[in-house]
Amino acid sequence: MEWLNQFDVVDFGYTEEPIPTTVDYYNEWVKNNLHAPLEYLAGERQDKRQDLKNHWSEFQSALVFLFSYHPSHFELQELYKKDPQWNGLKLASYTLGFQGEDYHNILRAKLEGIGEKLKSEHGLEYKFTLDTHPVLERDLAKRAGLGWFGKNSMMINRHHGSFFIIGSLLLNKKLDIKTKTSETDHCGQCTRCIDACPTDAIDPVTRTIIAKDCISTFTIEQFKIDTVPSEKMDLTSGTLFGCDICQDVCPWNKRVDRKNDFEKVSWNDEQKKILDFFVLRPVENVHADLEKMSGGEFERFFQKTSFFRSGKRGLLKNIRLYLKQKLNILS
Ligand code: B12
Ligand code: SF4
Ligand code: SF4
Repeated sequence: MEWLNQFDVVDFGYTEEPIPTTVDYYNEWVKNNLHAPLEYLAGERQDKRQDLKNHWSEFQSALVFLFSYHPSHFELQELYKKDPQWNGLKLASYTLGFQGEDYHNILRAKLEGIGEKLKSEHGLEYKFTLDTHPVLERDLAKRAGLGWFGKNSMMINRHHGSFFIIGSLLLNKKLDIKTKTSETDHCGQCTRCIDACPTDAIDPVTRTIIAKDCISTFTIEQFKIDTVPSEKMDLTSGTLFGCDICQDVCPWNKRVDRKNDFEKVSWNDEQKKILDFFVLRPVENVHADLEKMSGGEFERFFQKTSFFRSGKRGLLKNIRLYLKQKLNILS
């Protein structure tokens, strides 16, 4: 399937197994309330995640794709290191990947492009799954032989590290594709991600995330609250939107940096717009401009980007906590 290159896929795998191998870990995690406040991981959507056939009864097989944003992550780290204008704020690097656009839109189009090609060649039906669908995607990628679960709970691929998005096509036919052998755990004795997490959000025993303590939960998902729900929440590392810390320190990502065989990114206008707005001017100006933006202005400015989902209120909540904790201003 050489033609997959045109869809920016860095690796893919195939599986016919509908049931997640680690479904018990997931159920235990929810039972222990480690998913709170992410209620969409419990209840009816938890039931759907137990078996791909609960989500789509026609399921026969799945193709799982990795879409890397490592090049943007690398370039962003260089900016933090070298640009004298950098104001100390950090963004999850996926927001700069995919040409600065929301990956849900960009990758949906790619998955549908692949799906349509398969449909015409094999006369099959497909359903794409990408982040928001009730599917344990890391486990699906594991079943397709694409990597192992790191102690930071990321799916890690031996060649591409963990800075990638997983997108899949569920198919109603089996394909004549060789399955990869299951990848073994290559974390060994390393505990760098656990040690680096500023909020102790990684449970070292179960190797899962305590969702309420994770900066990513607070800065991306909790966009409708104004209070700080976890006493451990700490934004002093500058994490304004999402968090990459437990991946930044991972030797498997550093290895990809060192190998440096990926195509270099030069920022396009959308990416420059994000960087200029958030990270290349005084933080107080970012706050002031966000505050005075009308709903319509916010929409026009951020519509294509990942920041649109959390909205003005969510971003302001994050930046206020940062200013309060880091600079001790704004009460
Ligand atoms: C809810 C969610 C979150 C929550 C909770 C995260 C979590 N770890 O559960 C929050 C908001 C915190 C979050 C944050 C992020 N997320 Co998120 N998130 C999801 C979502 C929607 C569901 C994940 C889920 O079901 N969690 C429940 C837990 C229990 O399942 P799990 O993490 O998959 O863990 C499995 C294994 O680790 C295994 N397991 C658990 N314990 C143990 C122990 C042992 C010993 C073993 C062997 C196995 C094992 O069982 C679990 C069930 O299969 C998925 C998309 C999807 N539909 O799957 C994206 C997804 C996991 N997120 C993704 C990303 C990119 C992120 C962030 C990097 C974004 C950012 N920069 O801020 C961070 C990373 C935080 C982190 N270290 O996990 C990617 C991950 C890609 C990858 N390489 O793994 C996904 C797959 C989206 C996508 N389509 O690419 N996310
Ligand atoms: S994403 Fe950040 S807060 Fe969440 S577990 Fe990783 S290092 Fe900790
Ligand atoms: S930092 Fe170390 S322990 Fe954590 S995921 Fe990477 S290799 Fe595994």
